[in-house]
Order: sequence, then structure tokens, then C-alpha cells
Amino acid sequence: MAEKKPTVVFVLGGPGSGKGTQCANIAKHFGYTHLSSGDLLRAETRSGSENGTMIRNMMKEGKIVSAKVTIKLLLRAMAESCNDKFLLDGFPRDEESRAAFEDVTKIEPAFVLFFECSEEEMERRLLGRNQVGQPSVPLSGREDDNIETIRKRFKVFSESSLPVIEHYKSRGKVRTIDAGRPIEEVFESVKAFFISKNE
Ligand code: UP5
Ligand code: MG
Repeated sequence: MAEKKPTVVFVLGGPGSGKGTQCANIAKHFGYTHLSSGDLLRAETRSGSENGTMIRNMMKEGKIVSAKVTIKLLLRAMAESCNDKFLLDGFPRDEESRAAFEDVTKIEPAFVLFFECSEEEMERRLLGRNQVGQPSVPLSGREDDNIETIRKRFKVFSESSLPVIEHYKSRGKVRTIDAGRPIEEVFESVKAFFISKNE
């Protein structure tokens, strides 16, 4: 008998739209395992693996790492988890990754959460978490949280990631959230999609 496929929700949105923040809440409330492809790639740069330097250089420029590398990390993390429900945060970021994931896993996402937010607000958030002297915001310590790379990340998002959202929109899979509001308000909207899914 064929093995049951896990439930996968893709969580997309521009840099600083709040994907990580909201995924942490969803994981806690709805029992999903949160896998951030960006976090997995950052961990890989620290692991001393042969790909580490290449990944670090790509991320410093806001470029998308090859689908093969990212999918391998995601599949390993999924296999290591005992869960069968996953939030894939920040993946897939381009059509190549979307098609490759579908091809390798034959998994279709249950739906795609899309955090819509203005560049102005995202920039404010990203610069905020990279500024010493703001005790309420933990420092990210991320090499890509500087204005030059942030602008590149915005460009890559518009050019490469929006087409993925369009792809899923045409299949009726996208759940769009106004992510420019306070964290709690955004989560109220997010919750509605997960509650209706569990009913
Ligand atoms: N914050 C969050 N929500 C807020 C709200 N509603 N109101 C006010 N403040 C809010 O939030 C960002 C900041 O805003 C935080 O300080 C938070 O407190 C505050 P966060 O939840 O971290 O937003 P998120 O969308 O997760 O932002 P992140 O910077 O992680 O987005 P990116 O998409 O840029 O980063 P990611 O780690 O996914 O990718 C980084 C790089 O990795 C990419 O540029 C790329 O080079 C590479 N990558 C790949 O190549 N392939 C992949 O598949 C994934 C990544
Ligand atoms: Mg994140």
C-alpha cells in the first residue's frame, strides 16, 4: 500500500513579512512542525559542509540557492520529524524549486499562506531587528539584514517568488493575509484558515 503523504502548507511572503513569527504561533496552536528553509540553509553554512561557503555567498547577495540543495535539507528535516504536518516557511521561492519539490515528493500543498505586506513596512522591520539599542527587538545577527541586501531580496521576491504565488492562485490554493497589521491581529486571520481546515 502507498505510504500516506504528509500534509504540507507553504508559507510565502516577502522578506520581513512575518513568516517566521506566524509559523511559530501556528506550530504551537495547531501541532505543525515549522521548517524554515532559510534557517536550514543558515545551519548548513555553520556545519562546515562543502556547500556551506557557496550557500553563505548566495544568501549574502539575497540569491536563491539551488532547489536541489534546499530540497535535500527539507526532506532530511521532514524525515527526522515524527510529525506528518509541516509548515514550509519561505519555500518554494521560485518556479524551479516549486516544480522540483513536486516532482521529487509528489506532494501538493494543502494550501499556500501568503503574507502580503508593503516593502516600506518590511524594510522597517528588517532594519529594526538589525539595530543595536532597541531592547524590544531581538537582534537577528543576519548578514543579509543590511539595506543593500534587503533591496536585492525584495527584487528577487518580486521577480522569482511572486510567480509561484500566481501559479497557486490559478489553482485556488492561495490564502492571502494582510500582514501589515500587529502580530496578534495577523494571527487571528491566520487561525481562521487552520480552524476551517481541521473541521
Ligand atoms: N515582525 C513580525 N511580524 C510583525 C508584525 N506583524 N508587526 C511588527 N513587527 C513584526 O519578522 C521580521 C521582523 O519583523 C522580526 O523582528 C519580527 O519580530 C517583526 P519574521 O517573522 O522574521 O519575518 P520573515 O518573513 O520570516 O522574514 P525573513 O527575514 O526570515 O524573510 P526572508 O524570506 O528574507 O528570509 P529567509 O530566511 O526565508 O531566507 C533568507 C535567504 O535564504 C534568502 O534571501 C535566500 O538567499 C535563501 N533561501 C534560499 O535560497 N532558498 C530558500 O528556499 C529559502 C531561503
Ligand atoms: Mg524567516
